[in-house]
Amino acid sequence: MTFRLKKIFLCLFINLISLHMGHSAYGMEDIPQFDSRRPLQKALIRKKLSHALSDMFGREVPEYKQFTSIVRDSNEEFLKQNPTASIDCEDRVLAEKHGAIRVGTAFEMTTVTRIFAALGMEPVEFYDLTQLPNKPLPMIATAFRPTDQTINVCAFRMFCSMLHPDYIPDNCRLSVMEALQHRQQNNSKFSPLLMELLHIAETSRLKDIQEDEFVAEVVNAFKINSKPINFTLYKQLRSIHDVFADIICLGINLNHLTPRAYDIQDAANRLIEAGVPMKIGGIEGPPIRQSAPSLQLNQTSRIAPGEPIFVTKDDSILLMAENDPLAFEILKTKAIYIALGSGESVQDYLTRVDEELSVHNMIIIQHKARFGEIESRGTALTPKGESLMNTLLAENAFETQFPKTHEELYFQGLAYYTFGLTDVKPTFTSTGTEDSLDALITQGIVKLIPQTYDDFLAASAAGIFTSNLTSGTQQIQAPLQSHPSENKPILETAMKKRIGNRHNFHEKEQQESALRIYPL
Ligand code: OOG
Ligand code: NI
Repeated sequence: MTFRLKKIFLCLFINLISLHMGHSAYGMEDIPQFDSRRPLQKALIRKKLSHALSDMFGREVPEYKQFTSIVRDSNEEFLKQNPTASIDCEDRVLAEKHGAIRVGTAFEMTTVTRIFAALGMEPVEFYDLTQLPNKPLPMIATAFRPTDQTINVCAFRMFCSMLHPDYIPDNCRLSVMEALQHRQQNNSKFSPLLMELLHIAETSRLKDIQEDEFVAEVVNAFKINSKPINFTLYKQLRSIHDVFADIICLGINLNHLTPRAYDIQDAANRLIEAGVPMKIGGIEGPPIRQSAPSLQLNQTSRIAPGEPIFVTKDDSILLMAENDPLAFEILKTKAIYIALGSGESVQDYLTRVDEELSVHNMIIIQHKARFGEIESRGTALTPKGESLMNTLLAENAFETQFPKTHEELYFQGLAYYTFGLTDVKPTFTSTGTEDSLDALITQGIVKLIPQTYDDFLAASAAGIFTSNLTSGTQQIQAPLQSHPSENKPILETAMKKRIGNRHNFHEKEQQESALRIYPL
């Protein structure tokens, strides 16, 4: 396909869907950027959603409860031994979670952006998963999170990736477009009630009872699809890459809900001891150094065990599931289960299922979807800190040469801090510039409070993503005319919103805190 044609397809893909919703595509300027109204109300709805998603995930993914209780044990043990070592207050860390969803279309991206805005969560940082050496994925991503002080009320955040439209394989582009369009018109996960409540949240204010309805509708939108899947398209897509089959055939689902651990190595060891199969290759993120502040983000995950999903090649079953759910429920009980054999290639597995579908009209197969993940969060680095870390990592000198104290990190401008007063009283002997903020820190009158890294890391995300694919899944090829510099604008256009830069939030917090302690 020529480049021009491809661009036309891309625009069609981005615009088509919003046209179908009865409004034309509009520019980013028309949308309020960071909606800062009623931050506390939003934080409280966010907290309700975080609890409701935990309940849903606990019911649907049995291992999730075991997972969170092991992390809780590890955290309690840590707090007993290190009562003052935490970077954030205990209540925040113990309750903190992040989830992840994958969306297939611009319309879905716009809608989740609006939903998260109603919960006081704004997109921060762009993660280009198409641009990673060794593990390119057909996804571009951001994460929605609180960007104000209400992060201490509820720090819930959501990693959200969108299928990059250019990466849809040419040989199935039309069937993919058709499937996505059908999903939007007849099978949207965003119910009419959800859209109505969203509109109220945006234009006026949700009443108490509406808040609960809104939360319930969002939870429903993020549940895994229990409807049957058209195996012909599924097979074609999964033969190319698991991610295509997941996004296009299953649609949006919360694929993990990650608790925060104080000591990720300890939490991971406990999970391994309990027999949970953790991802190969260890913990993602900067190396964890003993007796030094933890930095940015460390994450590891449990390998996706494989989700039972219903597949069929019989159109009447697909229709029945939409029009006569009761009859479909009865049919479901008769479906046989075919598991992926150990060491079996995806291709052989799909062929085996295909053959069985000439005998059985519906089969349950294993699909890689939901998994478990843990993370620990450390001090946020400045651009200078990030670049020094990357240089030292490349030279294999990080562990020895990267500064190991908060004072060094602060004075060298490598990490972000806020400031607080200690019990040490000034002696009033100093004059002029000697009582500058830096001098007060050196004298122990002002203490450094590290700012937490509240975002994600593209390489870690790709590592977690990849570990959950079926082994032997093919590598993604970049489309011939790919323009990586356009990837962020493609996501922003889909969201109808600009993505924030984490450094701006950290710098503002540091400056404001400095002015409170040491007004100019
Ligand atoms: C998201 C994987 C990335 C993280 O925390 O960076 C991730 C996905 O698999 O959809 O979970
Ligand atoms: Ni995650």
